[in-house]
Amino acid sequence: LRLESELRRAVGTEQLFLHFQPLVHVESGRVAGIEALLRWNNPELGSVPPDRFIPQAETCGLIVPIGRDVLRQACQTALPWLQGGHPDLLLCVNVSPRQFQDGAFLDDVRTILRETGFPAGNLELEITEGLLLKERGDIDGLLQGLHDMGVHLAIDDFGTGYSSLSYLERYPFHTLKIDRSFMIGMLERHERKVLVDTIVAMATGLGLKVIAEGVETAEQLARLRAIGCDLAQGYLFSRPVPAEQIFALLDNRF
Ligand code: G
Ligand code: G
Ligand code: MN
Ligand code: NA
Repeated sequence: LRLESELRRAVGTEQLFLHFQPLVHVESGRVAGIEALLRWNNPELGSVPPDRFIPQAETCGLIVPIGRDVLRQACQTALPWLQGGHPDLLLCVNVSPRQFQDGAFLDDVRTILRETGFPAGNLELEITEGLLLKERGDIDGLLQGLHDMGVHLAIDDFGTGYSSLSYLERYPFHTLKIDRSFMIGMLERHERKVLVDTIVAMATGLGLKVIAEGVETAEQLARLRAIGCDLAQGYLFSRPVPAEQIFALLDNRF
């Protein structure tokens, strides 16, 4: 409850801010995208990890205004990166199921894109499969609406929770992000290896771009390259960092 009242007061202040982490094209080593990740620094509670405050924000509904601020802030921050010589850079933003249940979501996205001037085709919204499980309503219409706007849709943390392969057929996803838990033991454990190979092959076969999350070693990267994974993200390249550090990373060849 303390957390919730502190969070309520933090909305719209500089206590909530974004860090950014690069997504690297496995073949070329070039930065292909940047994921925005929310951070909360409270004067009394210190730095509160997102795994603690995001579920809370979802429960009490604060994730709706927070998510709106995240999207606006991310677009504002990333636009100069596109304009500064990286026109194809993808901006990846996490969206909670709770934000989708808010009837204004589609309009919010449209408004933010218009007001910031951020191109829809450079935005990728990451959605966890929990959404597709819980939400009946007009989730099809909502995802189709985003798709029609030109926004990319990614299924995040794929392979955890209640993955249903039928989601991949039913919804207009561009991208599949393999959950970072699959990177652990990926080179040692036969079963894990088979799962990663199979997810990459399946996603590729479906015409989806595949991103491996949580890549920490050069050996994992080499394996991902061998099986044709498109993009990789993880501490091997960079931790999530403040925006000021991103521009210097964009010309890196990892
Ligand atoms: O940022 P990591 O650094 O700790 O993030 C932990 C979890 O919080 C991840 O599941 C991530 O998707 C989620 N997360 C981070 N930023 C955001 C955000 O802006 N919105 C939502 N809904 N989830 C986020
Ligand atoms: O659920 P989502 O994929 O949005 O969350 C991204 C989360 O993964 C963030 O918490 C981010 O800090 C974390 N992360 C990013 N790269 C790595 C990594 O290489 N290893 C680990 N353990 N976590 C990572
Ligand atoms: Mn994510
Ligand atoms: Na996520």
